[in-house]
Amino acid sequence: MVVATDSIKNTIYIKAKENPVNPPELYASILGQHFIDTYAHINVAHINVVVHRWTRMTIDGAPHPHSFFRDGQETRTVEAEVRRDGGIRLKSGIAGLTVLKSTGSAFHGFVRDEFTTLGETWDRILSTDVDCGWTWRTFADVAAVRDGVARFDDAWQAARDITMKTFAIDDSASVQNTMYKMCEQILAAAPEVELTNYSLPNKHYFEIGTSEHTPPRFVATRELTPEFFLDLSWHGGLKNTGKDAEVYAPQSGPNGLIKCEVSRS
Ligand code: AZA
Repeated sequence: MVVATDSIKNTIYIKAKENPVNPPELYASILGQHFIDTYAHINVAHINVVVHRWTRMTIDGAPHPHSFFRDGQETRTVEAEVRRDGGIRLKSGIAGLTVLKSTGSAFHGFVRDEFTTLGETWDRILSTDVDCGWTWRTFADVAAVRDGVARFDDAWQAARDITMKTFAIDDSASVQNTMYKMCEQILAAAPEVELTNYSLPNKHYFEIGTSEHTPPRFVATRELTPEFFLDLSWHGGLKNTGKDAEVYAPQSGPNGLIKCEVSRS
């Protein structure tokens, strides 16, 4: 009963040769349907497609005919579930889009209790690796995926634009609030999408040293060594805290991984 991974690998190649691979949602559906049609004992096919960025080089002001570069680690992703009894479920997404804003982000007024050590901040660096997804209503079959196939590139472009624009212009009250705004806009832009989700690690960058403007964060999880509280003033009175902060240090984990899922109903 076992379909060898060798056969599966070759099927992936041959179906890529025989069919369009763009948009990846259509290719994933065709591939999944093939396994259901070919093997009577297989009821569900799960397909994952990852598209990497290859951007055409501009050389002497003109697009080069055959040279490309890896334009960041961001990927476009598709998860397809093709069921013998229940049509095609597609989840599209973006992963590994690293972003940072140097101001326009705050986090204060959150619940404070006996478990809280975090200081409030009205102005911080905000950085994350965007992982977001949008899940489509179920498609009856491959023909339904193919019909209006432009929806997939349109939704990917809209999700990417919404993510970047909202990240840039939102005066962020929290990661949670900003990601919720992104989800709502994706649902509005893509009527056939039922559910959107984000998963955002909080990648902290802190001033080197502390002052009353920047209370120590996570003190309970750090050793309170003199070095930890050392700013750069020991070196000829260098000022690098508060309004003078210019040199920041990326913080290693553990940092928050903040997730949300927003559905239409
Ligand atoms: N949300 C934020 O935006 N920033 C944070 C959090 C949080 O839940 N926790 N620490 N820093």
